Amino acid sequence: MHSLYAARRVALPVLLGLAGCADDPTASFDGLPVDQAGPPLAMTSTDVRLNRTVDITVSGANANETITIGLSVNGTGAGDCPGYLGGSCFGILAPVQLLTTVTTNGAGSGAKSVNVPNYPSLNGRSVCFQAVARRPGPDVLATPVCVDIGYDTDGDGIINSKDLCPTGDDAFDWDEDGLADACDPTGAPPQFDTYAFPTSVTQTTFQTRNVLRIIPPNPVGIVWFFHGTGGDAGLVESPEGIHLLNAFLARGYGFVAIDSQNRSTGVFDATSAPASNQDWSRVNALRTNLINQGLFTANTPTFAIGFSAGSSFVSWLGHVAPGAGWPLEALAFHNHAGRSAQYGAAPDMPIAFLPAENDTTVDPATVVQRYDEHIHNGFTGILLTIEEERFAPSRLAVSPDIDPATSAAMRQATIDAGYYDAQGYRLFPDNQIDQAIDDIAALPGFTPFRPGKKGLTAMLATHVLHGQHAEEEADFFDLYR
Ligand SMILES: [Ca+2]
Ligand SMILES: [Ca+2]
Ligand SMILES: [Ca+2]
Repeated sequence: MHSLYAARRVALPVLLGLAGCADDPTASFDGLPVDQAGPPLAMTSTDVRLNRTVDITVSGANANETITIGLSVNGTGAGDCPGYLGGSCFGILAPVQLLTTVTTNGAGSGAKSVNVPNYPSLNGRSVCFQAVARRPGPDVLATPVCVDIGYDTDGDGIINSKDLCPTGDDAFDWDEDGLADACDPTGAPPQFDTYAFPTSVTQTTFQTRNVLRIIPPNPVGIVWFFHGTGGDAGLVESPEGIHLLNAFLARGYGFVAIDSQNRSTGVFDATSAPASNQDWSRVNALRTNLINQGLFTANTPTFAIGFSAGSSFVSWLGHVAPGAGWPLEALAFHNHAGRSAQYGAAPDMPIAFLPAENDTTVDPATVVQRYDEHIHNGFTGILLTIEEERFAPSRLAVSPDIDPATSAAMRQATIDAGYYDAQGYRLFPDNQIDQAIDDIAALPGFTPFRPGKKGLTAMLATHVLHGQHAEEEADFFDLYR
């Protein structure tokens, strides 16, 4: 890296004189046609940030060409026409000094970030640059570029004199009102805290299957959770599941989650009649067992939430359980249309349908269609679409394994890799969401990747249990207890 400080002591003519030596590789271009057919040589420069960098780009050069960047602190105008320019003249005023050189790629473009020392006397001044392409015959010079010199205290690339928010990165402007988050008390991104799993949970087994439950004294209702294909009762321990659970616990509900009978597929049986359905037998017996323990009564209002294939069983349950004495009041289908092979259409009871807008496993349009049919048939329901969220800096901190600073660093890794912009909008198309989740999880800076991937998946509204509508879901159940 060349430094501006060093450059001020090295006169450009010295460099250009050296470049004209016999062993200069550019000498071999002598006699070749001059390439002037492409776009004109051009350059850009950021402002010069003292004690940081200045970033230069060049374009319109030949492939793999070394471009010299000259500088002047005396502005632009009709400059010197030294002999080494082969008849060309500078457009910046003498003395012209060397900043750096930039080597172009195969497309004739190049970029360089040049370290700039702390040079207080340059603060507030300006400087002009001009790119020079050494060519046989007259050298080719780009139009000069003049920029300002100053300090960039917050390191966001904007010098203090132009920085709208000198105490924070101006690229981070969550509400997009032009004022960076650090200077915008009303426009900061939402803050996410860990969704902590209640310590009062009881983990037990019933007829060899795992059960997780919390049942407060005199519960206002009992919510049964049924996992999807390949899942288990631990579904409720994911951050999103905890978020959902806590909404019910805060209102005085208890919950029960149990593993499915089939542990190889992890699918609850929604295809068999009650007499031969082992999931139903166990779940019904568990309920009786819990009533006999005095944890709730036979009249405690009961609800059921299914995720994905678990919703098929919840739908099945809605057809069967009321006839077996369950006061089953309302259901919720997450990421599923809520039909069972045994009974088909959803039962005649209040149902919350929760499609996720980017779900490629269960088409959200199908879920909406089932909701419409439910309403059309005269039944009660609510549609709570899970919507994609912007990537807030602390979004992944909902996991107990990720603190807010780590979440912000993981988010930055997705920005640096081009998956998200600083406002938290994704930069990949809809049809690449599932692939992008895998790719992001593999980024070196996206660590710890496993809980990070879960949070990312929830944020992108794909096929995963979501707590996004936890309060509305609890509000809905409250109507029927
Ligand atoms: Ca700044
Ligand atoms: Ca700033
Ligand atoms: Ca703002």
